[in-house]
Amino acid sequence: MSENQLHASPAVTLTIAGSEATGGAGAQVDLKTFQELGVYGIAALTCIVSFDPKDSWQHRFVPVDQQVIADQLEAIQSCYALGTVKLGMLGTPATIDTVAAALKSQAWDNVVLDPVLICKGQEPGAALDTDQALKANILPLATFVTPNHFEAESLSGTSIDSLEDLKEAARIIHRQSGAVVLAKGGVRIDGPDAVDVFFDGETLEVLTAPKVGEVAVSGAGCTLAAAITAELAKGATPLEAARAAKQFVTEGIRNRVSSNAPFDAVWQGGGRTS
Ligand code: PXL
Repeated sequence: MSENQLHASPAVTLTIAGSEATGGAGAQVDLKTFQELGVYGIAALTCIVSFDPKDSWQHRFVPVDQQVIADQLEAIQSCYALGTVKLGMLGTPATIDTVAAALKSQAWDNVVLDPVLICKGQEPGAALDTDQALKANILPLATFVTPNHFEAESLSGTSIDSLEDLKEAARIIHRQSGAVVLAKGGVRIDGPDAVDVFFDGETLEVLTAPKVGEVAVSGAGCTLAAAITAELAKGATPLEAARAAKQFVTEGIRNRVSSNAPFDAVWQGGGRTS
């Protein structure tokens, strides 16, 4: 620490994610969450998503050139000794290979994978390839994985209609990956609460919060995974990180931002007391 520095340095925390231009998902959400939780956020962009208001707000998806992704990661990894990374939308098998190579070039304390499998507007064929590449090349590198309802069904190969199903899916995904799992039921499991299942191989804990409406909010998954990442970077245990993140995203949903798009966005500052 230099002499005139009054504060301890924040943990430098990387997200490798896509841009979603309206700020409701992706790297923008990750950086806002990191800042709110007191870690120094940096981002490598994998793709640019622009909703199309002329076509039911479908996603227009453009991958970033592979060399440009590799260049960003080279700059970042040369600049900082990183311990914690979050992976958001990667989007193509080629990007998955580029990112996997960069991840394997160093040791990590925490690799948090939000397994964003498909994005509306991507070709289903391309999405299937991406799903398979993610499972084969990225999931084995993850220390913590946060599938939503759909992703948990896809990763576990089960169908999830109840809390018991979600618990079983979390166990299966842990067995497959060795990672700590937070399987998110969100608004998709019937009942008054938004339930998520934490499983680390020993402890199974159901995290609940009263549902805020019955409609999913944009960016809730990104915010939750980013908050877990920030808490882990600050030294929390996985269970502490999951509990804190659930509270953080619940406050963000309660204080959400509405727009002309058909879905509200999480406000990452929703838990501020002043
Ligand atoms: O919420 C998943 C997600 C992640 N990353 C980007 C996105 C989306 C959904 O829109 O656009 C860049």
